[in-house]
Amino acid sequence: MLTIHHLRQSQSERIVWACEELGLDYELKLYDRRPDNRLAPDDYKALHPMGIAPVITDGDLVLGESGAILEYIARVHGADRLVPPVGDADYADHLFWFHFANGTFMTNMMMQLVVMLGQAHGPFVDGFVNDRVAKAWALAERRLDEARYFGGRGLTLADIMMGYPLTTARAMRGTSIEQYPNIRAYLARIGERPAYQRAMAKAEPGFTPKLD
Ligand SMILES: N[C@@H](CCC(=O)N[C@@H](CS)C(=O)NCC(=O)O)C(=O)O
Repeated sequence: MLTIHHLRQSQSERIVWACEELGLDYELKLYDRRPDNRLAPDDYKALHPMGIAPVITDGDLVLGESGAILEYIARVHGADRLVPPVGDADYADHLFWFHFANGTFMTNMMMQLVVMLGQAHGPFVDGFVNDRVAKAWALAERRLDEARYFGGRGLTLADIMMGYPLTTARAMRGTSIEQYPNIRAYLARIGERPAYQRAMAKAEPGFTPKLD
């Protein structure tokens, strides 16, 4: 049974909307935000290692991240409805807006909120952001313990998306990966790929890729 775990007033409302558009049967579980800090309650945090909404469960599957969930539901349960096919005149626009919503629009709105709230509640906001980033690193480390690549058995576009935060974006912050052996081994493998070497030589001449 597909179950949507909806944190009230959060991005998980998208999943409920998509299921309604698709006419799917689903179970809806509602969770109230904590009254003290407006974050997700402990039983929501326990659903997924990131502890953020949305989360769905479907049999043994526990899936987070709005975009991943929407695509999963549309393709697995929705017979590809709500997704223009490759070759459709709207395909590229669909891709742009689908990824822009969270990749850029929400990210920048979130940064704006963090700056606003940071002025009034500095330590709380620092803790909130640092906790999310630490959980993301831990999740990546755990993923590379169970699979050779982020997408599974072979390199996919998921690895190409994850590559930048793990390498060049990290170089700008000087974040150490000393405590993440799986990420270190993974980046060593990525660094041996001729295509990655060619890409970095062409894209970043004179820059040593941040692989350790
Ligand atoms: N990019 C993530 C963002 C998830 C996210 O930030 N969710 C917020 C609600 S809109 C949340 O769970 N906040 C409560 C908390 O951090 O405890 C997604 O789309 O799934």
